[in-house]
Amino acid sequence: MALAALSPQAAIAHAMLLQASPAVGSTASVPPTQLELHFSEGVEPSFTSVEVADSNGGRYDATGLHTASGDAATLLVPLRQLGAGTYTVIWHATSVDTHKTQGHFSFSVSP
Ligand SMILES: [Cu+2]
Repeated sequence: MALAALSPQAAIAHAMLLQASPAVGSTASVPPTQLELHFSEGVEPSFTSVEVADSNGGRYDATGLHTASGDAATLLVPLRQLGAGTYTVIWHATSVDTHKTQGHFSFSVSP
């Protein structure tokens, strides 16, 4: 994307990942049953995808991705049962202003 062509306001309007649970790079002792992604602005769940994969490429995101009640900037992703290992999260978000952002991070489970 040509950043120079965007006004500062347009840049602010993108949905950037502010915080995640499990946290980026963290190790969870209890396997989480859902992933929480907190964005800088509301996202459209119908046009947002999140993949959670183990090191073999097996998928652990379950269907039912949705935003939190009353908080369109918080995305909740149900997870299948996670075992010990490292998981990669790849997200593609479309914000309420239709701008698209993407990113990835990892977390680990070590019961
Ligand atoms: Cu934007």
